[in-house]
Amino acid sequence: MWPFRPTLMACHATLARGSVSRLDWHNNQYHPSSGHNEGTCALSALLYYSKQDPADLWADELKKALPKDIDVRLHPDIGNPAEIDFALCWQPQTGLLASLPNLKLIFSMAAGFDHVLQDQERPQHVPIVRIIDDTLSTMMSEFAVYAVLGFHRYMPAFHRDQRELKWQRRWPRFTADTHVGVLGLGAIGTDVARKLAVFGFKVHGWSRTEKTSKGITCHFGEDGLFEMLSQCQQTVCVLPLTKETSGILNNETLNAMPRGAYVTNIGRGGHVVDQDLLDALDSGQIAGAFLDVFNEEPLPTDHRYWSHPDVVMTPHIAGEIVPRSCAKSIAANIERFREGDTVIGIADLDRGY
Ligand code: NDP
Ligand code: OXD
Repeated sequence: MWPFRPTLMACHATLARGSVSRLDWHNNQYHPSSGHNEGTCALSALLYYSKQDPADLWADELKKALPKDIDVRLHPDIGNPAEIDFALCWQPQTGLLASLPNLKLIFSMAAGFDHVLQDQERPQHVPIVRIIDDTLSTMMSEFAVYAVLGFHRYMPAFHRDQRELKWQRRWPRFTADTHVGVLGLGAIGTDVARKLAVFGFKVHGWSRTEKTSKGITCHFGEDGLFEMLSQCQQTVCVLPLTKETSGILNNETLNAMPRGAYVTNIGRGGHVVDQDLLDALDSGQIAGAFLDVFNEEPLPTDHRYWSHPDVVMTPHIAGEIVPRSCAKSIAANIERFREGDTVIGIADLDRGY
């Protein structure tokens, strides 16, 4: 059984720290009691660190969006580490964030922040801010709709037939009879669910806390999960990776779905127990899987997913953090922080997302 431990944890935590004296967590928002830190330097800078994103593009957009007194530094050209107030990073190298004595906010270059937590030396007192961005939600929804419609209309099977020179018709399914479940009804999952509903699917959504959403059948908690999965011919995972959601797509949940169901995972690779999914695909319990994220990325070339006839794969591109759009929301958050206003998208470390 996947370790389901729903915690209706209040989103409040108080952390004692040097540079920011009070943290008030609520709805992913952070209200600084003071935007100033001790030992403020004359210069303020934002450090950019990512091994996989277009640094030059980010530098251009950040320079346009940020207040003019903030210098943009591209790793490894850090300059004076004491001048770095803000870090924007994807998979920061261990120890980098700890080497910045005046760091005030860590911006995750992602909707998730699991990649920042992997740095065991990360300064624990510095809040992490995740990306909440309409462009990102739109891209994720486009991807989910493409995957669901593709399976619904047998597209992966038709593509295979074409390669094998097979002229083979398949009997259509009725959209209005097709139930699609969305795991995660947050900033992205809600958009995914609403856009799927536009096509006429019977859309369900699952969250940790109870919700209502027009046109979506909402479920929550462990009972809600199995209640939803058992009805859905397709399931899309858009969850954050937490202790509770790790391995959620496993033998038990996959077997709770109707035989011949389809699964799309655009959350994190850690949501899937790979061997359980492969077994379910081999047995026909699951008819197809569309996977954008993997337990190991890049996926090793000897992994069975690469050659499995019922797996469609993409290299973690369902949603991109587009500099043109996201630089503006990062700049707006920095302005809020400096004004002592609410920072949007603060990671709740107790809750795990
Ligand atoms: P949010 O934090 O806005 O939403 C998370 C949702 O998951 C909420 O509805 C929350 O429930 C639900 N949830 C969390 N834990 C549980 C649990 N134990 N049981 C049931 N439901 C749970 O996140 P976003 O929508 O912004 O992003 C979701 C994830 O999508 C990211 O964390 C990331 O992993 C992934 N992602 C992947 C990308 C890609 O390219 N493949 C790109 C962008 C994001 P509740 O509403 O009750 O709090
Ligand atoms: C994200 C991602 O979480 O890109 O934003 O995966």
